[in-house]
Amino acid sequence: MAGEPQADCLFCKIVAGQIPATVVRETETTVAFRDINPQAPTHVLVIPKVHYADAASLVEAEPGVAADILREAGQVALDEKIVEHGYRVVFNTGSGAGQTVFHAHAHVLGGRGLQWPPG
Ligand code: IU
Repeated sequence: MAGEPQADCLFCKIVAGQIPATVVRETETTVAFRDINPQAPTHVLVIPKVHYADAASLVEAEPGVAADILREAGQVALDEKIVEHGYRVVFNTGSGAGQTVFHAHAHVLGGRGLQWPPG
């Protein structure tokens, strides 16, 4: 059923506590944890506890939870003190854009200069 945990989803396993992650924030609807392969001094992923393959599917089905992700991304930036110098919130969507885990997630990146356009 839409939104239900998927047995083969790594991020559902992190939500369930079955795979370790360095969790920095948690709410009723979201978990934020450090990326295992950080691309910047701060690289935190914010994920919904419900399972949707990408951000577009999430916002279509549960717009309130999608808003929670964005609010938490902002809170991570405050906690990590990366607001002043700027930070980026990225939803890779589709394998052609670099999405490798098909459970919606926001990357929060900061703590160094960030180039535009991204690679
Ligand atoms: P992507 O946008 O789907 O490529 O992002 C997936 C991210 O999940 C990627 O940056 C991985 O390093 C990260 N990650 C993680 O932090 N912990 C894990 O157990 C796994 C992937 I699998």
